[in-house]
Amino acid sequence: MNTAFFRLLFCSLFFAFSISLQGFSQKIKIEKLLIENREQPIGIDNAQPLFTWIISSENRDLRQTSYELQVSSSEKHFSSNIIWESGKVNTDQSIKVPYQGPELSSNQSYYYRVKVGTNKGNSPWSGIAAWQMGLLKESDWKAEWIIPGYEEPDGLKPSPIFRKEIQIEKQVTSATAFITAHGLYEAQLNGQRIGDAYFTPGWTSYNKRLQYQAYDITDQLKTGKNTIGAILGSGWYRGEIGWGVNKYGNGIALLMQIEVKYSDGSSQTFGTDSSWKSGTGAIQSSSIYDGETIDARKAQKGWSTADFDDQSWPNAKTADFGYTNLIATYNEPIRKQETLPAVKLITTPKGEKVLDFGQNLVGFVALDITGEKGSKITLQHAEVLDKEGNFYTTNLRAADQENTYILSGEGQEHFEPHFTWQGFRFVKIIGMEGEIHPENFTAVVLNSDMAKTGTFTTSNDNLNKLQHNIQWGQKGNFLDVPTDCPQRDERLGWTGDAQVFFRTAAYNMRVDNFFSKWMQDLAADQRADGAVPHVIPNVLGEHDAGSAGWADVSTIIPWQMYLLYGNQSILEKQYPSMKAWVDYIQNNSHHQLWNTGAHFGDWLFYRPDDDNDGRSALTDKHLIAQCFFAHSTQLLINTAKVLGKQEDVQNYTQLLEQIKAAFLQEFVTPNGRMVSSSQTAYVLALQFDMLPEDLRTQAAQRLANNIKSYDYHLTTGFLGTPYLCHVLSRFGQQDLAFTLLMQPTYPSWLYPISQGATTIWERWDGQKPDGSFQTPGMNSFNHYAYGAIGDWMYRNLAGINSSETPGETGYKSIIIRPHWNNQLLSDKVKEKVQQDLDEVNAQLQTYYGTVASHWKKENHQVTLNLTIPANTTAMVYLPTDSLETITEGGAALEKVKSIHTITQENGQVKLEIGSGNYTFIIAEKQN
Ligand code: RAM
Repeated sequence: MNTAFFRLLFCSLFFAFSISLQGFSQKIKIEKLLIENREQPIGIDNAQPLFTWIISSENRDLRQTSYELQVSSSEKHFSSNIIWESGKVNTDQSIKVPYQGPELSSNQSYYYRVKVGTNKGNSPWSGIAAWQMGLLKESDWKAEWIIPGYEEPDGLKPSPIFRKEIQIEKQVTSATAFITAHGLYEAQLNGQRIGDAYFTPGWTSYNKRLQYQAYDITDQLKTGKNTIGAILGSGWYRGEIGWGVNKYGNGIALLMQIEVKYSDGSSQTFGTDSSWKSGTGAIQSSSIYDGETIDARKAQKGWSTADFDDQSWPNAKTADFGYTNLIATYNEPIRKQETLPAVKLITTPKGEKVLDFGQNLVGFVALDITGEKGSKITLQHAEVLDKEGNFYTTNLRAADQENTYILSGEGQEHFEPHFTWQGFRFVKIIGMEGEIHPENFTAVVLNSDMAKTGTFTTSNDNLNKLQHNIQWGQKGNFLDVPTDCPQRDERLGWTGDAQVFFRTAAYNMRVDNFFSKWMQDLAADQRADGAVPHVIPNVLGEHDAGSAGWADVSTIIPWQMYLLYGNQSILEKQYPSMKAWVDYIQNNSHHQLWNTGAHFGDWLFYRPDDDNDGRSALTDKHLIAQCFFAHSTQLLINTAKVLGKQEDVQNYTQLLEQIKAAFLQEFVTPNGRMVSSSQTAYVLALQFDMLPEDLRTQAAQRLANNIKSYDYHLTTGFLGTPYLCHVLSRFGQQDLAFTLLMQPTYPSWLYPISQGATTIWERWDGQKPDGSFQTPGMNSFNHYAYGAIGDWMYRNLAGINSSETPGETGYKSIIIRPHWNNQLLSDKVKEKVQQDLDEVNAQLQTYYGTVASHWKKENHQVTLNLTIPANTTAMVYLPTDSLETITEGGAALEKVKSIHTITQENGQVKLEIGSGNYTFIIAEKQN
């Protein structure tokens, strides 16, 4: 055989191989199915649940052209039990597609699958996914509310336990437990915990909205005798919260209903009633702020097993609390996320024994121990050590944050609290005799179990630490509601904090359901006159409402949810609340000038101690209020446009003009100077377009000069901080924004890092360079608000943005706008920073799939790797004017088919591209 033959053979083999490779790699699949933004949820009460599917394909430039959905009542016999088929729907919509079939039934499971047509061919049917409906009608509730049958003591109360034995005679095909409580519950079945959620039923505006949870207990039930029951804790319902107790009522109660379906087609319901028994056990007291005491000597061993003798337990009493406020659980439950070992054991100068977990975290410490009966171990929790290295708890104010365990003396014992959590890095151990073994103490991290959607890393260690601190601040404060802090006697759903951090939060985790739920509590707690409370759920007074920048959460978050998640239903749901808030402001304004009410202002702005020449960055509170009046009105107009409410669009557009005119008249001199010359004043005026076009450039210049006058430092508080760098970037001061970010000295984002911070602090100088603390009355070391810079980092350094055009939001159209020209650090800062940024790598899981942007500067060129998910397109802005030096995958741009347009404008190259993975190389121009 000659070489020509071999060459031919080799070529044809290679060709065949590459065809089959291509055939394989070009497959179009449905990678993930979500319903109500969750995978296979149970206990849904939306009559028209929303379907989302993620398409995967290695094809570039893939767009969905049609879909087909099928819903069946059977998984096994899917095709013969179809209850609804969408038919072929010609559309590119692949997220939040509503179910439109016949009415769905309570407690019924449904199964569905999807296939799509695309411009590159069709996908096969997806796998089958399931969901289960909740109890949809009041009359579905057969169980009765029960309360303890014994007299509860005054003061500290042991946790009630309720139990009941039930008999299962037939073969079970499915069993679901629906459970809720006044207070917190932990349910058990046959000696095992039901589910792995913590602090259920979660925190809502209980009197109007009380969630129940649904659990699949099919595998836990057995034929014969079964024991079900639950332990209760006071929790938010009647425990101390928001500086008082019994905010919702002084009794706690349980409601539990088990629905069992048998293989013969019959079904049976078991529910709480007066035949249930009630008693108490090991949990002697529990409080969110103060902690829990567990006396293992008093444990009712085996209380949820059939062998337990409950003769001496009184029957529970029933209570008539009704079912009208019951709702299904929409957000992800709190779950254990990870565990951390103690990194060292310290003996402080005062002689205290303290464990350091190396990370300020939220959860609790689990203890494994053997010891004598009656030995009492107390664990106290603190975020920081003081200047001398002693355990510091003054900043916790009245919260004890301590768990006490009393040993039964029966061999190896394991302790962890049930109805409380602590915010801590350090744990002081009291009462432990003999040597302390750090390995017996494990920190357990708890938070709402949302998908982690974002990662952000760079070549700069300090920025990576900042991102780490932002994410840990989010973990620690996203426990069913977004709280200000997780440790002191507060832990409330402060609205201002939530709105400033929202966008950053949405990069790091999928907070769609978490905030949808919370926004409905906001609407429930909004006053009749439209005022929005300072905290949600509102456990403060009726008068604690209506502060600018706090109450505006009511317009800001729904709109941002629409931008980031394509969530239009939240706009529909929240519209009356949004409108009521804007109307409230208008009703409290004079000639459209909002100059009434009490406001927090630019909370915790820069204030030097010895302020003789007026360096404090004070901003007039009504100037701020007027800016938010305009902003909320603008967002209401945007929303009215999306929802097609033309009359509102017209009316509020007129109102907005008047608001801005009133602003100019009251707060801006004819030459464009503002009555407050702070950074926050200029930032808000520019961010919310309060100034006419011709005054904007000079306002941005004043802002820049102000920053320079503080030697390249920020001076903003809660309200100015989130927009500061965005405004600088928008007005061509990208490098100044970057300088602020890299600034290592106070006030700055990186200063706390130089002090060893592992979370975001409430104050820019929570701990001073000499180790002393800010005033203990308000000095949390885990407060996410200033972490709002995360949004700027993802959007401007990595450059990942969604289009804000209606119809293209939620990353349907992506905007990639990275920045790597950061060489203009002021010399002073440069000396301290000593490091430019060479690499940024970020990823975001969207409802369409992964968006990724990774750039690296090396050898006079920048490599930019992008991932754009199927069924989306992207506009890419490259910060370079040298179009001719750019290649993609080694080819000139115009040769790349999936690059649809190439334009050059304002010193940038702009590319419109289809889905797929790209590698751009941008070489520096040789001068
Ligand atoms: C503090 C809270 C919160 C802030 C309010 C005004 O007590 O911690 O961060 O929003 O005050």
